[in-house]
Amino acid sequence: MTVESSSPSPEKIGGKVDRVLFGFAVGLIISATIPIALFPEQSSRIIQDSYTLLADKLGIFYQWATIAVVIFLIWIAASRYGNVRLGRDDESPEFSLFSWGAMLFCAGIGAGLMYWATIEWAMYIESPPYGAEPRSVEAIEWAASYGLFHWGFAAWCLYCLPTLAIAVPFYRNNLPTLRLSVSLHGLFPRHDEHHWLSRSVDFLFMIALVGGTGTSLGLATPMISAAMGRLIGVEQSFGLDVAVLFLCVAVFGTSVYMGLDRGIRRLSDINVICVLLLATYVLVAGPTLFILRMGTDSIGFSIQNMVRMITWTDPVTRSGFIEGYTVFYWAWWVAYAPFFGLFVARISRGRTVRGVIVNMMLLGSLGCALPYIVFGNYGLNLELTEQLSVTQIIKDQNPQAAITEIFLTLPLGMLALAAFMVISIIFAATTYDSASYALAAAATRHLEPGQNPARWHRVFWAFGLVALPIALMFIEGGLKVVQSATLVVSLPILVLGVFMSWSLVKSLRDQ
Ligand code: NM2
Repeated sequence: MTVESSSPSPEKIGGKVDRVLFGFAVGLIISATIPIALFPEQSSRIIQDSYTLLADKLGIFYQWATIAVVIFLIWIAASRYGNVRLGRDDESPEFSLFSWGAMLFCAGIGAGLMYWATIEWAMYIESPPYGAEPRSVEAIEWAASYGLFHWGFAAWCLYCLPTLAIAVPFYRNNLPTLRLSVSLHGLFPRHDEHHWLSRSVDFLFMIALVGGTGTSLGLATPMISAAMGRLIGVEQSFGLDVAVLFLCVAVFGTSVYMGLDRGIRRLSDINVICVLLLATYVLVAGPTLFILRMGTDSIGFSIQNMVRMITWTDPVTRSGFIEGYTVFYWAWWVAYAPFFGLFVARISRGRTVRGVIVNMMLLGSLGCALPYIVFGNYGLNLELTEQLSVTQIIKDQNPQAAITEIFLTLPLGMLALAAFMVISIIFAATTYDSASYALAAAATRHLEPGQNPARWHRVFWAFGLVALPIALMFIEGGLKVVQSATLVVSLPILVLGVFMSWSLVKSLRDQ
């Protein structure tokens, strides 16, 4: 994903590094990773236990927050506030609906989608929700549909709230800077970007972003390295994982250093086309009718069961499904939401509040559904027809090995796997790019419109972001490490969300 499309020309570098914010953020990352490096086993145990505890005790708040945001946004879209235009009342949208949709999709989605779209069904089919019989028709339908819910309507509402909370005051009150603290303007209209409250919000923004991208990169790296290992005939190892990580940072670092900002943006556009091409190939070369049937079925199934899924707390069996998946997903979306909101606010000039809500829900959910339907159901078909036991590979090895094997079963499998790998590398590199830009901008004191943070500062953050994925690959149960990090960092944003909603209503009332 990338936000470069709206970042101004790389030549204009401005602002001074905000030492306090910078120090705090670096200190926090170091203090989180050093104990993991020194005491991997104990850290692994403590982290896994704390994830279980936190998700168990706090999970319900994430579920309530999601329900509340969905209702809140439907109300705003249906009310007269939906007519408020982001900009002057007579302004027309700056970007066409297509470009706007493509840009917001690239900003909000990354390699994580490729990982889960291909494999999420396999996590559910043997331990399905709602007490369904493992591998029964019901279990299969839940397995094929749950991913659409986790990346669907409700999830995009979590992204939409900060977008509007930032965009409404920014455009309607003509604010000079675009920072997360703008989302509280309705409550604190006189506080500027240097106020301690604004700086604290910026700090939360940085930490949430590190945690959110940590999960994406922590999932993408072993996936890319498994594919690469298979293509070049080398066993996957910690060394290969680290090499892949640095390859992704190098792709990004070189582009920033050579001032190829627009190059990486174009790369991300090309990536969307590559995903579409690969999906078309899998659809045509794979069991086309099964994919289309299962896809249609799961869209209907997930729409019909949306209320069931959004309110299911699993009170009786406490199977761990909610804590392991739904709560983790909500936390992941929440952690990314401020970053996404800041970017989409930038590109939404001239749109109405209603237009932003409705189009984001539709385009976002449909865009995420496509890889789920094609890649996911391709893998599901392999399992059901016993051509490849995906679930067994996950048990014997790991999910990334299963993803690799799924693509290798296609005609011209090596080529398909290579395409999948390149797509994932570009997704990871663009995540480094946009996240490090946002981190550097947040830790810079006052950027004039059109100015960029220093290049070394951006490259520095790209290396800062490497810490969490390394921790993931280094210790056992590493996925839980990044999941815990995401859960912890998203908590303050959840609280902030309450104030954002309040501030948004105040800003809308003032119009
Ligand atoms: N979200 C959308 O890796 C990714 O796809 C980044 C993940 C938050 C679940 C976004």
